[in-house]
Amino acid sequence: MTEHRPPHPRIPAALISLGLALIGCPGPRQPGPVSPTRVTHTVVPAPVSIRANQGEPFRLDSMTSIVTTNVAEVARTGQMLAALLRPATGFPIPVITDTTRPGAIALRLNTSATGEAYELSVTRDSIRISGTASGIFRGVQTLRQLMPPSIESDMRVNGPWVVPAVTIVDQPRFAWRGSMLDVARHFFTVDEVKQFIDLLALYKLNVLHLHLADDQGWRIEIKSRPRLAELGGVTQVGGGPGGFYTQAEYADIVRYAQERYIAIVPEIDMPGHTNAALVAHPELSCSRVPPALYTRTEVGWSAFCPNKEETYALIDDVIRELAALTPGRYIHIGGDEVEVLTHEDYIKFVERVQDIVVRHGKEVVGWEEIGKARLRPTTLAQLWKSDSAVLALRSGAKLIMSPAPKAYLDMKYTPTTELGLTWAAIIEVSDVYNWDPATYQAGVTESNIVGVEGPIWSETLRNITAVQYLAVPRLPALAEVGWTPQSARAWDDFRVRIAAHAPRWNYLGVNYYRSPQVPW
Ligand code: IFG
Repeated sequence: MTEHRPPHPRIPAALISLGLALIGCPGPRQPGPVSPTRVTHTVVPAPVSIRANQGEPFRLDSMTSIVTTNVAEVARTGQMLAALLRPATGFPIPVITDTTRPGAIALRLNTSATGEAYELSVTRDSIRISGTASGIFRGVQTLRQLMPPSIESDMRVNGPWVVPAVTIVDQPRFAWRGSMLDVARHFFTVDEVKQFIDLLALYKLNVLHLHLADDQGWRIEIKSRPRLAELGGVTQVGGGPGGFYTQAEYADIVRYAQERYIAIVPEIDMPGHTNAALVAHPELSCSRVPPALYTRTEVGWSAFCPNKEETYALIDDVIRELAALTPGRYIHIGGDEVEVLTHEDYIKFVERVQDIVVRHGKEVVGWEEIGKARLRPTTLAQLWKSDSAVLALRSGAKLIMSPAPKAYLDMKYTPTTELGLTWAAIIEVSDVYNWDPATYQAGVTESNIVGVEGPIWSETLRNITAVQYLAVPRLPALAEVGWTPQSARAWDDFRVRIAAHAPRWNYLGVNYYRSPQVPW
């Protein structure tokens, strides 16, 4: 931090600032409270604090380099930043570890920083991003958004490439800030999932929950149970060819997400939503009628038989292999919409599967219905319809807030939106923005909440372009709910900032909804 220096008594402060700026020092900041001039910016999510620095902005040029520490993951973030800056500017932007070069964008670990905290400081002569390794990556997204949208172009664009002279100190409100992509109702290719991960990274989200199995499709190869993907992955809603990820493809998705400090949380929905698995393994069904491939969208009618040992043998195989493929801490076991089991059988099933997940070294996430069972205090319950999440608190479990009327991004924007559903609500952008997770649910306070997540169910979405249409701009809105302090958030401010992102999405090829609520 540069020290506060009172202005010189006899020489006008402006002359001092100019002189200091000429020799490359940020001028003396006005003593006392933060400068009265609010810094107008378009960063989403809004940083905790942003202050104007005295002096000129930073201009990228052919001499600009990126200086990183010799910590491999910080150097990788430096390379990713260079790859972002080179195409549009045409500058070489070398990535080096020499700290003496002028005009440098410096990324450096701050060993006293925690979580995803970072500080970004811009003066005429340098840009400094310091923080934890993940914080530095988040700070790079802020830097990216401080630059003109045309920085996202893959082709040379005229500059000037100016970064305003500001100091930002930032960190997230909640630790879990995510989205869920339902790859079971409709299958999405590895490349489409990577495009979705790019969107999450731009808005500092850090969890991608993949809904890998449901009635219409099983989407992940399990080597000890090859029939699951081979027979369960052949179709999708509407009867299309479906598909599944080989374990190598899943590992590629995990790596791509990890480089962006995004955790993959795989979900095998059970005991309900299991028709595709039962087509592959009819012996796990309680009914004598052999399950058949299903391509419509009713819910609640399928279930693993909870009274057969072979059910838990298969689940053990699945969880063992999935845990080995997933470096993240959590495996999601679903648990939603079970209408064909008794309350007792459901509880017994959830508690037994929770033990299987823990035995394979992972912690459990489940839809809020699992709150009816005895949960480990490290288990997370995902609130979506608010009828049993509070039960989970009895076990000391914490909540992921995904209230359908606010966070279900598969809902229509308006009654005439072609894509999406309406059962929970019609959800415009301001509806996703205007709520406080800490006061949304009676009996639930900030200390019960790990964060927020915006599920995108794909009954009506057959490709990533359709997903983007429902996700943007509502997912950036949810990202701000998860990141920015409640007191620093205001819809009238957000709507102006997000309007400036449309050119960025155009350069990125991201489809979006031009909401009439936003002054594009
Ligand atoms: N509810 C179902 C999903 C999906 C959704 C569509 C949950 C937890 C409705 N379960 O949401 O499978 O069909 O909005």
